[in-house]
Amino acid sequence: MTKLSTLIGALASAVAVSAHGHVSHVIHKGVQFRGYHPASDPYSSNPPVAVGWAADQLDLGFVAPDAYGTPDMICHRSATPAKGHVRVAAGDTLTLQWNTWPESHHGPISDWLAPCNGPCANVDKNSLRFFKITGQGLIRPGAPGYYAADQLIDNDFAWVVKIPENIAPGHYVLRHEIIALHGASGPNGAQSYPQCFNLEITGSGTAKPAGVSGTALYGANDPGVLVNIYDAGLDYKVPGGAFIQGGVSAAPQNPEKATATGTPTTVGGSGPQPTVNPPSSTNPPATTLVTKTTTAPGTGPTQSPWGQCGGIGWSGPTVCGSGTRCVVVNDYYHQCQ
Ligand SMILES: [Cu+2]
Repeated sequence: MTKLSTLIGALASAVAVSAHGHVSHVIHKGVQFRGYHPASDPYSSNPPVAVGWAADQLDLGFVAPDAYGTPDMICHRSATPAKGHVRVAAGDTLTLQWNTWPESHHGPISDWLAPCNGPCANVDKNSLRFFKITGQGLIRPGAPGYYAADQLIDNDFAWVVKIPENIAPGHYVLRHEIIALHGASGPNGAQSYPQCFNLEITGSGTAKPAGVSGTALYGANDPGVLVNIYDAGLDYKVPGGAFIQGGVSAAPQNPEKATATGTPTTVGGSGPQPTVNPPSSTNPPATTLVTKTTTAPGTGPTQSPWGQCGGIGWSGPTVCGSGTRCVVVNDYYHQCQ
């Protein structure tokens, strides 16, 4: 067995650490709306309507700097619009609930909006022009320092976004992105993880900020992209320029927990408010589900500490019990720790 365990150890360390996470739900006023689940939805013949854009992201991978000028940078690889959207008021906050995020992947979190000029469900992503509403980078210096992505981990993988109060009402794509910088000291070493969501923003704002194409948000050699985060004296600059007037570097990070599951409003956008299914006695309240590190309601059995909870090809339990959480060891092995 020594040979076998040596082999497994070698495999584990040889695999590039590129398994990460995704936004499993968007939570608004206690109601959670389903994101796109990139490692499972492609296998479903009829996945639920989501508010998150679909992407070719089975490996939970990233967009590398040499692809920043391609359409893959807009909303992740080969992305297509979500069919559903969340209706929010300008000034509201949204909680973006990731399923997990690796501790080594320090970096900034930015959020952008782009108007669709009509419902976003069939929008041409190349026509979108994004303006930045939040951009949070280094929070405390160090080697490496404490970044927005570290704060997300400390908040059970949640990130709070505030929709600026001054934004004109309409349909928008929200582009949410973590850039992982653990390998960014060399060319093409940063890792961008964009994800998009469809929103309908209501209110009486009038701001229509100018934006840029998703293929021109920032450059591969920008100081916040090609950067050594293990330099304790680093004055980190979040890529992509300043956020708009009315934006903030980051909203107060007080994530919401969901108490109900909503059905996303679909194409057309003029219909009723999203349907809300309150928790029933036959289903555990969603609150307990979203505090766990893994995905969907009814995920089934719980893995014990130090057991496997995910990875490519894994079909066993993905929920960690006994106060542990699912940590990405590598693409093929996630462990309850
Ligand atoms: Cu990685």
